[in-house]
Amino acid sequence: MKNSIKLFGIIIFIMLIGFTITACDDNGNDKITICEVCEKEPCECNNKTDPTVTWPSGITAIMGQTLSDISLASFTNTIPGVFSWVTPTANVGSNVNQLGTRSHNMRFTPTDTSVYNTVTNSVNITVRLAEMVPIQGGFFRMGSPSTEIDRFNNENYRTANNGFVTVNGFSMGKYEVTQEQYQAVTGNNPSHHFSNPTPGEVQGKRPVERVTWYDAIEFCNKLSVLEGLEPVYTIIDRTPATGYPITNATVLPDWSKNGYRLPTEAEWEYACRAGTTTRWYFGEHEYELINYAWFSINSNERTHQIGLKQPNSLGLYDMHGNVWEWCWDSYAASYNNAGGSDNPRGAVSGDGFDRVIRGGDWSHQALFARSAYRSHAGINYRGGNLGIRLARN
Ligand SMILES: [Ca+2]
Repeated sequence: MKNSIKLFGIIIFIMLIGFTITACDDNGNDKITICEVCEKEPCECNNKTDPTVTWPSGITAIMGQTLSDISLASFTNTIPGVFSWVTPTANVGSNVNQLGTRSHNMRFTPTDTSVYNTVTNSVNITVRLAEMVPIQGGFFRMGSPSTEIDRFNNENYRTANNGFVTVNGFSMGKYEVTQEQYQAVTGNNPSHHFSNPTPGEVQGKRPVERVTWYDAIEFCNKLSVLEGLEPVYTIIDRTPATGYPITNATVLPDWSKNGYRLPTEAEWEYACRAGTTTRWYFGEHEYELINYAWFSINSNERTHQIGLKQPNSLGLYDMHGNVWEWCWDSYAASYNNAGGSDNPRGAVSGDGFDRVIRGGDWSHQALFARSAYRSHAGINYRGGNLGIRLARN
């Protein structure tokens, strides 16, 4: 009898060793690890480790996008799994205060959830106002050949370097600056076309206009500050001291800064041409321009929502038509007087001289929207057909 009790006790002992009980304490932590004898699945809280995760960095978003618009597919981790936003429906950057770098919670879900825990962490997203298109540096012939139809003499090639001009890499606004973007940065919308959009178009996405060159310059600086970039311009003696339009100032550029600026005339034409030598970036035929631009023939005498026409091969929209675009350069009637052949930045002149404007607009005919066409406007001029396109180093 005693022996059978002893044997029973030994059997129970062996069973206890063989079948340890998995359980969790009140905090969800392991009490007992997985049974080494039976090797059965652990319970949910049991025996998992946090995976080592390299969290994504360098994530950018455009104001108005949602988190779910930002693809995380390109980010991988040593331990297989997927990244996702913790709050995928929350807006990123729905107002100006959200420009710049902000943090959001991200989740990493390991593929093997029986071994690894799902973990969260906060990561940085840089929210930008506008989409910018990287433009590779290179050289091109600036201006038009003497054989081009409807050309003007101020488009004559430079005498130096057979007319070729070097442009360093930079980035260019994918679209003209819109009214809602300008308002978000300055609190002001000076546009003439401020209401009655064409049915189906979004009023806030029409280009801003009626901005002086100085207004455009200050807009660039304000945006740089909001996004945590270095302002390119030092603006002295702003007149008036506050409010718009700005009618006078001394503007000193620092081309080494990483903030927003106006494109130079050379950058503008280089980006517009995108390697083409034809009258427009799509070719020579005027009848095709209606597919690429809003101009006198199809605009119905108004601006239109940006991005509705076909872009050039770099993905830049409305380079032809819609609104003229301010360039940095002081205007000179000959390229020979416009800053050399290496990253030219316009004629050397004091403040107050006309600035170059490019691309044509809703009110002018096709020939004024040609890639090489050069116009200029008084530095204080404000027109319902003249707006802004951003550039950055
Ligand atoms: Ca334009």
